[in-house]
Amino acid sequence: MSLAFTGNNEAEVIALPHPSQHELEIGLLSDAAHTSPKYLYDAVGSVLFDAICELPEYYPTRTEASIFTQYMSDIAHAIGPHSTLIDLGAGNCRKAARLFPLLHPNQYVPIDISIKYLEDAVQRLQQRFPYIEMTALGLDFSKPWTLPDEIRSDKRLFFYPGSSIGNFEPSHAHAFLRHLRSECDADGGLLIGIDLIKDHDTLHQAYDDALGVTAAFNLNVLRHINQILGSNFDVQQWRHHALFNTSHSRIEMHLEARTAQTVTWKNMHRHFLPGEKIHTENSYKYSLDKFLALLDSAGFGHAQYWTDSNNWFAVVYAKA
Ligand code: AVI
Repeated sequence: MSLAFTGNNEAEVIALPHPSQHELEIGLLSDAAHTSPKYLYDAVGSVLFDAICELPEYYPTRTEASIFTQYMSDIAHAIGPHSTLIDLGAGNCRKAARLFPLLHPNQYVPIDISIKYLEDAVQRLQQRFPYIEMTALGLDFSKPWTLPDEIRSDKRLFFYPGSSIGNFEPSHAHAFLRHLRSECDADGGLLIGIDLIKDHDTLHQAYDDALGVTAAFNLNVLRHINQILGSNFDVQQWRHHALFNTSHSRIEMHLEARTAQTVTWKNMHRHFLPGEKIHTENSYKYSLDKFLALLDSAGFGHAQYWTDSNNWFAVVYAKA
């Protein structure tokens, strides 16, 4: 980890180590080729994800925002005073910034794998809120992680909006929540957004929008991989494919080869047949009961939740 202190009225930025080429190679060379969803988020992918959040088909962002608008004072009351707000997968930091006037944190710690994108966002935010100490961290949640010592240990509130927990396999989600619990002190807690199970058409359209923004977001993985590995994926030879897998209660995103092709990098190569897929993301959808049970088994105590009128999305506050 390298550390850069950027001076007066600027946020501190602690950057991420370089991505592991080996992990990518193992996934690409597997019989059922796959990549971790973290490769969706380079600078271009982060911008495309922001565009997805504005799409009419992508209901999670606006539904979660509507819950916060309707219940903000109840949520703030349930949470009580917290001094450190730790924003997991912060992206453009907009969701957390909306909480500042109600939660009054002394310290804000946005964390994201896309550190360059985060750095620009947090520097702008620091100008708007000069009285909040800000430290941006580049972290990869798929690897073991812990917060640096300088992040105050009292009254930590972890904020994990947008149902990003759905991008973990359930066993990893459990381990991740357990880890968050262990990073909380007795007064700590977790405020988290959960995408709930709903009709399959709504789910499918949210991940295969008419404008093709989600398709571009998914295909951008190939550009990102080319940058990391020096490989020669030709983006035009691939198409986006999204489906709801009922037995696993998850949306799956894949990239499907349009033609037979051999992709090469360093001294390696991978041949793909027409129609062969690379599995790029899972997005698990939970029932509220199942998610509350997961929180409980991860060691969180009392949980309170708020939902929208369709029961499409839930915001949950779980005390440590
Ligand atoms: C970040 N994450 C919660 C999004 C999701 O809905 O799983 C990522 C995404 N993938 C396609 N569209 C949005």
